[in-house]
Amino acid sequence: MSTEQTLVLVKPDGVQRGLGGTIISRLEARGLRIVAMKMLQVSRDMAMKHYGAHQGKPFFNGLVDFITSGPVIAMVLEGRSAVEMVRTTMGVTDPLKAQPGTVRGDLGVDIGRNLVHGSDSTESAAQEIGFFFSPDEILSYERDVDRWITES
Ligand code: D4T
Repeated sequence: MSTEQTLVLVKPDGVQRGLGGTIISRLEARGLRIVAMKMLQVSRDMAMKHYGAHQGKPFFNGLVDFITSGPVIAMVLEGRSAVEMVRTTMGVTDPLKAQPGTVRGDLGVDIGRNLVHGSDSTESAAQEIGFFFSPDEILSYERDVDRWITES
C-alpha cells in the first residue's frame, strides 16, 4: 500500500469526443493527485516504442494509426496504489467486457477505441513516465485534502 506514480493517456478518441474532462474527473474523484499533465500529438516513432510489446500482433498497425491520429492528454497521477486505482477505474481493455461504472464500461464499445491508457505495473509506469515527461515536468506537492483520502 505505497504511494505510486502511473502514466495515464486520454487517447485520441477521448479527446475528439470531448471526454477528457470526464475521464480526468473520475480519476481525480478517486483521490489521485495530478503531478504532471500536457497535451501532445504522439509521433509514429513514439507509438512504436510505447506499444513495442505488441509489435507483430494483428492489431499493431491499427493501434499505431489510432494513437497517432490526433492529440492525446498525457498525465502522471500519484497516490496510494495508483497503478491499480487507475486500472480499476478504467475497466478491462475491451469496453464491451468492462464493468459498468468504469470509464470503458460506461463510455466505450470497441477495443480499438478504448479511450484511455494506464500503466500496467510500477515498472512500466516508470518507463512510460520517462518516455512522456522529463523529470522537471513532474511536480511534487501535497494537498490538505490528502489526509481525508488515506488514513496514513
Ligand atoms: P492500453 O495499453 O492502451 O492501456 O491498453 P491495455 O493495457 O488495457 O491493453 P493492452 O496493453 O493489452 O492493449 C493495448 C492496446 O491495444 C488495443 N488492442 C488490444 C486492440 O486494438 N485489439 C486487441 O485485440 C487487443 C488485445 C487496445 C489497447
